[in-house]
Amino acid sequence: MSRSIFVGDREYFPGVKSVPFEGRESDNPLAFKFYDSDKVVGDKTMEEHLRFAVCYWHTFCARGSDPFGGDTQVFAWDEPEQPMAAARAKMDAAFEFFTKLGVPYYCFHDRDMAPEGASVAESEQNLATMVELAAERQQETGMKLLWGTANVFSHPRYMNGAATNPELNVVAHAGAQIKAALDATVALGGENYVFWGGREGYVSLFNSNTAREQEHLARMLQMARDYGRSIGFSGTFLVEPKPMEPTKHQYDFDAQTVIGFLRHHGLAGDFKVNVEANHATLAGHSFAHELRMCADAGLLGSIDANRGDPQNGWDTDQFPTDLYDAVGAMLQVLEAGGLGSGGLNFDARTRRESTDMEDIFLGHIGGMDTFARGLEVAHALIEKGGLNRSRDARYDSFNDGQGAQFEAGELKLEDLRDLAAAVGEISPISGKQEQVENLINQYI
Ligand code: XLS
Ligand code: NI
Ligand code: NI
Repeated sequence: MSRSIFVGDREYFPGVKSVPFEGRESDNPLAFKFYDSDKVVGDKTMEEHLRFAVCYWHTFCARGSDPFGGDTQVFAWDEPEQPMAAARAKMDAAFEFFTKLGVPYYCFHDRDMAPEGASVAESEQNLATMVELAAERQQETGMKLLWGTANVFSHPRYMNGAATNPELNVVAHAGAQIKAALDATVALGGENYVFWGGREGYVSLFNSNTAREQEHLARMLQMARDYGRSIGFSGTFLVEPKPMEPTKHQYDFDAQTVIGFLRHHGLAGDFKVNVEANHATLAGHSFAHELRMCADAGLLGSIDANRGDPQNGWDTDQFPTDLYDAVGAMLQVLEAGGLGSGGLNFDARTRRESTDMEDIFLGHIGGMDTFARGLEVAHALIEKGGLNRSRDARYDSFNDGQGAQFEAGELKLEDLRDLAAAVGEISPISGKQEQVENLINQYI
């Protein structure tokens, strides 16, 4: 892959030239300790397994603000006063960052990349102009687009939802944005297109027709699928579950809710699920649980890699640093046969108190190292540790005889009764949970 040091006229991160792999003994904070892109793990390189992406929104558009205070982070690309000039500067900074970090992919919302105009047509034009520049930058740097999406939740018009808004005119605005974002994704060779529900949920049951709203959501996804396919989008559509925030209850609550919804509406052939770690924990699940539910359904699409804070009940979108969690996640990914057209997108931002430019690199380096180690440990657990073999052995009684007949639907309830009567009381077989937990720590 060809890499350029920086693009455009100005260097935004002069303190970092590139991020080398230096290994575990290195004391250079701006080097990878575990992520060695060309290192082969099993049948693929780390780069091919992990398919890392940087997100445009947190990394270049969030400036440290929280509900209690304004921006703390000052970025040179925000200096131009004219919005399109600032968008160009931001794009130069973004491609400089991507290439110096050494990730193959990035992700964006329409409004991250191009400012909203005074009319639908002007917004479309702004985005098309920035997409042309992004296409050039991709050409120069070898960067690829993992996914595009539309921000149909920030503008005040979407306060009551986008596709699920009770007013047709707002639904129409959402449709216009999704159409333009699909055009942009196709123009940039995007491998996936994401729908995160934003305000698609309800705040009060007393004023919401939830049945109608959910039908409208399905209708929008069907229209987007049909339009995307008509303009040559051959990638995967993804829905990203989240249980709450910004609405009280979001329709795409968790993976199993989304899987049921996609199947019910005939969308499962074109759509898969984008699992975000922090959304999993907000739903009361673990990250690995959500990945497993998708893998079981054949609908594991992609990952938003981040984490929440165990003491804070909201979507803190921190960089993932928990190795145990990364091992649990990579076990699911490896068992599912990999991420396919998906990837590991860092939907994460540096903390409000992290105000040095290099902190953005440090966050990503930590996340990449965490998943690189998670990959190696998970691979070793499966190959050498026999983790899945001991799990599968628990189900041996279903491999032949009446167990196989049970799975094939060839037994009746009366047959189970007769079997129980014939075998008499049984002595339960140990689940060996402590043994497998010890095995995981042994490989970490
Ligand atoms: C917000 C979501 C968002 C999506 C893209 O909670 O995670 O960042 O990934 O719209
Ligand atoms: Ni996300
Ligand atoms: Ni999130």
